[in-house]
Amino acid sequence: MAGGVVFLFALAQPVVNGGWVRLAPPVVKDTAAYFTLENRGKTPLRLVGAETPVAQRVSLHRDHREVRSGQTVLGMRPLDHVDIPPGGRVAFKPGAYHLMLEGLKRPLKPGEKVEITLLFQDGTRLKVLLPVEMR
Ligand SMILES: [Cu+2]
Repeated sequence: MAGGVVFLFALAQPVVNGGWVRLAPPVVKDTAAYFTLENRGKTPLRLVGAETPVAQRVSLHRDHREVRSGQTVLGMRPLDHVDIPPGGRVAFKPGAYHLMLEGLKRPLKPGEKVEITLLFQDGTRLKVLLPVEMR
């Protein structure tokens, strides 16, 4: 391909597929984003955070469930990072990993595309546009 820009130094090759942001009721200030994150590179990839113009903060979370005195308790825990091995993929989906968009600055509309930038430890930034969906 002539005229293209070739980044020979780019080792990390993250790819996002099938992403969406959960539509939240207008009074709710937090929502979650889901997608599949694939590492097409030859080196391990470490997701360390994300940012979006529509929320104050974005955290990495993992859903978990535990049984306390016979009752199943659902919750989520913050994570410092999520690792994706070379050639591997990690599903961010309900019941597993998600991005928590905390402190929405305005209500999101169904069908609108939300810009989210994924931040990796090696300095790679990946900007994605994810549709807001009611699921
Ligand atoms: Cu969460």
